[in-house]
Amino acid sequence: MPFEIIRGDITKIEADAVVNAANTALAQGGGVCGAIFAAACAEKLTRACAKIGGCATGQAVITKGYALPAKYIIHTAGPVWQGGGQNEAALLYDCYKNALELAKQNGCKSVAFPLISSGIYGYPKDQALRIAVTAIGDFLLGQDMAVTLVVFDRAAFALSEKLYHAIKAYIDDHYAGTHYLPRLAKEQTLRLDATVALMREEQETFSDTMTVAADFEACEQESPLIKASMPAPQAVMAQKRSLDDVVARLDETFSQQLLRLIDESGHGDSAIYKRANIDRRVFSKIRSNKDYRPSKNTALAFAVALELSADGTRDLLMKAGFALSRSSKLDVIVEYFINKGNYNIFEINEALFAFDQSLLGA
Ligand code: AR6
Repeated sequence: MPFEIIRGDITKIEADAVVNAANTALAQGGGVCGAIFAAACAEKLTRACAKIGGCATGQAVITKGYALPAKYIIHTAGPVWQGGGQNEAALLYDCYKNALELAKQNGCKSVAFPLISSGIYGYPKDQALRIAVTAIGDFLLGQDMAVTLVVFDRAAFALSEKLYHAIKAYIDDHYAGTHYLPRLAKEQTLRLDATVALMREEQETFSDTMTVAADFEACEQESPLIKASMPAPQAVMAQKRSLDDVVARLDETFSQQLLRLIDESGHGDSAIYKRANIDRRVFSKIRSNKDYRPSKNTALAFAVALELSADGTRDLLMKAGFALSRSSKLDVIVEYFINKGNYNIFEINEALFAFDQSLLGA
């Protein structure tokens, strides 16, 4: 996965480079900096840093990783939080950008970051996180690299209150709960199959939209569970084209549908797999194997990258054998972003991480 957020201790991460939340003097400090110096060999690292001499706020320098599992340590000095009026946001963005550029210049394929400035330097954690995700996301849209944001403790990770509460409210309104998940999921899958079969039959017999709508209505009355995953009857007419598409393309595999949608989007392959947080090699496999079976998170990631509607997302998921379900918290959160028209996969992953869900991409 090109961009991942994980919990852990950065000194234990095996990456080509780990990033140190340094000070401008490059002296051993507390927090993650103290831990990195101690684990790498404080004496050798202090000598290497003294040789470099210092690092301006927002800039980055590189040393060996010494005893760390990482080959290199990239030191970047974050801004001290002073209320937000001292150019802190731009400087913090520069920390990530310059550290990533330096990693690239040194041939690094994988880099791990702590949440810079969010400890001793006092940057509000939600804002520090937003900047980290934006800066890393911006960089990855133009580069192939595996970047990990390593969050040390639970408290160190916070969505903005407003976003957290908006998503929480959406989950409360739409989430069907987990206590009957297995039964519901199974029934939904069976009913989805039945519904698709019904749609196919309808398509063969009638081209009249009203007939399709009427049958959906009948089908829903008979089986209210379908409501959770299929459009309401009054919405059927408006979605006629989408239903036609589903039926007309029943024989398309996931891979074929994906490649067609990418062509139709007018964006190149690489723009789409990068926006989907999908590794280039995984995409190559999907491209070369028409029967590729993606995980649900991979399929959802492509739906986001292609900016599909909720219905379009359902269609693509169905090709991979999945449904967009109200009984999955992950699905409800993704649906929240789709309904908001926010297709930034990195922001979606930030929210998924905050709600303890697995991330989109591969
Ligand atoms: N792994 C990952 N993250 C960690 C670890 C760890 N082992 N330890 C702490 N964190 P801070 P700053 C998190 O204070 O705010 C030093 O003295 C921590 O929870 O390390 O940029 C330097 O020398 C927090 O979210 O860095 C500077 O003088 C994040 O890392 C100054 O502190 C950053 O916290 C830099 O302050």
